[in-house]
Amino acid sequence: MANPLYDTLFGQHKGKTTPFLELADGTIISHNAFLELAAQYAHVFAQLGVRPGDRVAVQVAKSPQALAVYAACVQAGIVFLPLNTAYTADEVSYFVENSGARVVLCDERRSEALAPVAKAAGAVLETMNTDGRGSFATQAKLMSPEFKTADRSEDDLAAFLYTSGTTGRSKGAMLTQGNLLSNSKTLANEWAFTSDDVLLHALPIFHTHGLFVATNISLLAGSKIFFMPKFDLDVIIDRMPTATTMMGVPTFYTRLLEDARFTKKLAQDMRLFVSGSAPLLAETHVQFEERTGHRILERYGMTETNMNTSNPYNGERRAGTVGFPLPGIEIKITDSNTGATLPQGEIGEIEVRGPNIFKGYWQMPEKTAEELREDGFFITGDLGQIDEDGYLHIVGRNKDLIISGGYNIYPKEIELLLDAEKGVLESAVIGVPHPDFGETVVGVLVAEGEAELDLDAIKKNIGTSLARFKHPQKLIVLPELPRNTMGKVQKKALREDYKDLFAPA
Ligand code: MLC
Ligand code: AMP
Repeated sequence: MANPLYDTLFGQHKGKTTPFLELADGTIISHNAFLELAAQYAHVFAQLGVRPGDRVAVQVAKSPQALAVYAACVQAGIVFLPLNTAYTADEVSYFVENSGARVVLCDERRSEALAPVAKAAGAVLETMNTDGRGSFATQAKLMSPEFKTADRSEDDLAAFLYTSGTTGRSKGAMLTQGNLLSNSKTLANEWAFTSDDVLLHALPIFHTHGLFVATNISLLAGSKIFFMPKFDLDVIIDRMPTATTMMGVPTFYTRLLEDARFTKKLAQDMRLFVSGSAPLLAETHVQFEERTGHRILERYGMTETNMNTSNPYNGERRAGTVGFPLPGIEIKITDSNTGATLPQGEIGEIEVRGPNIFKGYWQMPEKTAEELREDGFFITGDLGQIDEDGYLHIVGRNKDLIISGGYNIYPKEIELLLDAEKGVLESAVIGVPHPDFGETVVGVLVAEGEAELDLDAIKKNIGTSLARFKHPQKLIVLPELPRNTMGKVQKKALREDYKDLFAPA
């Protein structure tokens, strides 16, 4: 028996003292030391009664220990459920209850806020800090560094990643071992990762990009990761001459371009810059090449699907496109109403099929059926067009979604909170262009009758239950919302009206 994901990504490094993670203070954690830590964590989970197939919700700061919790879950056959550290207790509460998590693992500073959440859901609360303190880490120190890997198959679940929906309720995307494994093998091969690579890792590890794409590929190829707690321009600039690759959201690249220290010379030993999670402006692609001689490789993915398409490693990386379907993955462009495949060149819904596609939304068969066709095609909600050379262009979204600095924000979730505020008749939340984050959140409100809206109070109230990155950067009051003849709010008109709100002066 075996555990394909563990054996392939982690187990292959057993006993090896090769460097896996390098930290800013010079600490190097070898592959084997990392595996031993993960094994100790797996023991703690077992002692807590967590069994293969159970879920563990993890809201901890990015650290080698946090990554080892992921490895521990894979080894013990536990479903790993990472959560954005910016989520409030209200937000976490939904994920814990919905997933039926057995354990909630958080930073000690969060334990007071999350203890009632765990209790209400019947979960055990454990703590783990980046400095090595906390109940979980303390128990782990007493454990054996050897753990008998749980038997799993490629069809077994490895992780739940929650992704919000247009109704405002988040859905747990069930990802199998096979989903993750097939994608990491494909990407490591397509992007030519080897054990000579050093990856600048500044992405969070609670999302697909930083967790699966960046980490899994590096593990598979045996590459070293320069592991940063978060995006820090100074550290990236300092470390770039010692690295070979970087993965980031477009904000990483626009911030680099704004810094005069980022020169051709600084990037001369890099072999690959990957961008994704949000649209990279063609202009950024061009400026980047002019500055460094490198063409950013843009790819397209989703929580539910891992990576779907990529510009070529060898071959033309075309600005403003997300490249070709990855090997083994099919893409088609369909009519949003009928589902019929459209002729090449027409704009329609992007659908995708392959071994990367998730198993469905946890305990939401209707939602799953709406988006995942019986023949295996997943309806992405993105609008695209395939050009005459086969490159996919993402031209818009068929879903009401804002992507700010690579984080997805669903307007409905914020509208529900705004609508519940005193004096608010209705609201529309839109994304408008932002020079740093690509898009940012703006709330448009209509008051009830003659009510005077206290915008500061409203901002404060909704802020207590919403992660900060979702907070509207501006609230605007209008006498009424623009609607079409069917009565539907015209967000497009609002986006047009406020498109220059954050334009650089
Ligand atoms: C931080 N803030 C944001 C924000 N990130 N606001 C809007 N959008 C964001 N993305 C706010 C904070 O709440 C805080 O507000 C202020 O900005 C400063 O916080 P910070 O932590 O210092 O910000 P910074 O480090 O500069 O973070 C920006 C960032 C980060 C772009 C580096 O957001 C980031 O790493 N994004 C990557 C997201 C990602 O990994 N996405 C992949 C999803 S997977 P205040 O008010 O407190 O000052 C996926 C699939 C795929 O989409 O295809 O990959
Ligand atoms: P998430 O739900 O966080 O996984 O976000 C997935 C969404 O991010 C996709 O459906 C796209 O809308 C968007 N996305 C990811 N990569 C790109 C890209 N390269 N260009 C444009 N949009 C992207």
